[in-house]
Amino acid sequence: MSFALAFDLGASSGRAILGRLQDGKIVTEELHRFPNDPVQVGERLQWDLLRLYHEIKQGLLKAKHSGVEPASIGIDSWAVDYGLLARDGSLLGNPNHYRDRASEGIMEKLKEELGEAEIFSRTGIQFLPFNTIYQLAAQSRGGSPQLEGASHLLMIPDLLRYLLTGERYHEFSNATTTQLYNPVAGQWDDTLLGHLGVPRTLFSPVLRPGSPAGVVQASVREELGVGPIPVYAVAEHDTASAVVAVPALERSFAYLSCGTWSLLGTEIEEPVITDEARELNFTNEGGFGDTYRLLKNIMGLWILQESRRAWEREGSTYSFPELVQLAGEALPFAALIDPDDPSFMAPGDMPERIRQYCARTRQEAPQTPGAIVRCILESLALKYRYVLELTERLSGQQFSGLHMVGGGIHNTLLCQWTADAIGKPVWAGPSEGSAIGNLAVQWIARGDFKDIWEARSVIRESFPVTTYEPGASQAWEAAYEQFSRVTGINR
Ligand code: ADP
Ligand code: LRH
Repeated sequence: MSFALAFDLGASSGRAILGRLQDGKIVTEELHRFPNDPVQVGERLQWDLLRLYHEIKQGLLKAKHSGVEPASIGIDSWAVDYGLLARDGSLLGNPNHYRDRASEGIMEKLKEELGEAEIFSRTGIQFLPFNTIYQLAAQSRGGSPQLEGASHLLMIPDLLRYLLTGERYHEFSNATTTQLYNPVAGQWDDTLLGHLGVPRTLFSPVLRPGSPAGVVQASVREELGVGPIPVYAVAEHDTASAVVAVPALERSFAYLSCGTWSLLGTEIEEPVITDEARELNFTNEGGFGDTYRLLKNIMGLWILQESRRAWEREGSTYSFPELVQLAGEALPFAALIDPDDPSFMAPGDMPERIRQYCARTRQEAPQTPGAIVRCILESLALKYRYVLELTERLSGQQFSGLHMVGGGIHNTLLCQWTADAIGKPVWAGPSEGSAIGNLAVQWIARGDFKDIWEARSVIRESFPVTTYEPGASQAWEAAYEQFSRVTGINR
C-alpha cells in the first residue's frame, strides 16, 4: 500500500489527509481537521504558526495511532505570507496575515517608483496589495527589528517543512506568488530585491514541485515516536495543488478553486506576460511540471465567512448550509456587489460594508441574512462569468464548461448559479482539491503515477464529480447587464 500524508492549510482551516492507492483508485481518510483562526494582537493580525505546527504533529500522531507510517509527507498552504528566522534558526515572531494593514499603500508607492510594466515584466504576477514584495517593503521601510535580525525568510509551508526536517528550501509554485521571483530568469529577481534593500541571502534554493526535501528530523522522531519519513516539496501553494487535482481529461480546461478565495483561470505552458494580461491584472503563478496558472483572484467566500462571523458576534449562529438555504428563499438579483471592491478585503462587519456599497451604488441594501447571502453568491457567480470570459480572451481558448474544486462546492446553490451565470456546465469535485493534489504530487514523485495526466484520470475515477447544467439563461443575462452597470466592470 502506497500511503502518503497531505497537510493542507487553508486560510480558514487545515487538515491532515491520509491517502492510499488501492485497486487503481485513491482512497482518502481525513485524520485531523483544525481551525486556522488568525489572531489580532494590538495593531497586528497574525498567524499562530506554532499552533499550526502543533496541529501537524497531531496529524502525524493520528497516523501513527491508526497503525500507519506514511511513505511520504507533503505540506501546502495559502500563499504570500512568510516567517523570518534568526541566525540560529529560531523563528523571529509570528508571521503577519496578508490581511494585516501593515503594507497598506506600499503597492502604489512601488508602482510609482519602479513602474507597473517593469514589475509585471519581471514577475508576471498580478498586483495584489498583500503580495510578499509589498509586505517585505513595508517591513524594510518601517525599519522592522525582525527583518533587521533575520538571516532567512521562509514561506509558510517552507517554514512548517523546515520545523519538521531542519532543512531550508523554497518551492517554485509558492515562490512565484511573492512577486519577487522571475520565471523567465528562473530565479529570485535581484533588481526587485535590490530596490527593496533586502539581501538575496535571505532566500534559500527553490525546489521544483515534487522534489525530495529532507526527512522528519531526529528531535521530532523522538518526540512522536515516528521514523525518518521522507518529506517532499509538493506544489506547496494550495491553489497549485488544487489545480493538480482538477479531474480534467483534456489539456485545455478552466478551473475555479473555490474556498476562502476564488481562483479562476486555466493551466498554460508559458507565462502570458503581455500588456493585456497586466492591464486585466491576471497572474501567471507557477504550477506543477513546468506549467503556469493563468488566473485571477476573486474575493470568494471570504465575504460569506466574515458575514457569518459578524452575525455570530451579534449572537446569531448559522451554519453554512443554513445560510445557503436562507439565500435560496430570498428574492433574486435584489442587489449586486463587486466582490473585489477593496472595502471587502480587511476583516470586519461585511453585512454593513455590503449595505454601504449598495448605498454608494444607489441600490436598495439587503437587510436579512438570507438577502445578504443571496447578494454575495449571485455577485460571485456573475464575477466568475466575467473572469472566465477574460481567461478565454487572454489564453485564446474556448472552454466547454468549468471545473470547480474546493470546499465551496458544498454550496450547491453557488455551483448551480455559476453554471447559470456562465451558460455552461459546472463540474464540481473534488472538494478536497488541494489535499488530493498534494497527495498526487507525492505519488508522481515516488513513481506511482507516471505523470499529472495519469494522476488526473485516477482522481476522476476516485472522487464523485457533480454536473450542474445551466438554466434560466435570460434572467442571468439580464442580471449580468445589471452587474456590469452597478460595478462599472466593462464587458
Ligand atoms: P480554505 O481552504 O480556503 O480555508 P475551503 O476550501 O475549506 O477553504 O472552503 C471553505 C468554504 O467552503 C467555507 O467558507 C464555506 O463557504 C464553504 N463550505 C464548506 N462546507 C460547506 C457546506 N456544508 N455548505 C455550504 N458551504 C460550505
Ligand atoms: C488561496 C490562496 C490564493 C492566494 C491567497 C493569499 O488559499 O493561496 O491563491 O492568492 O490564498
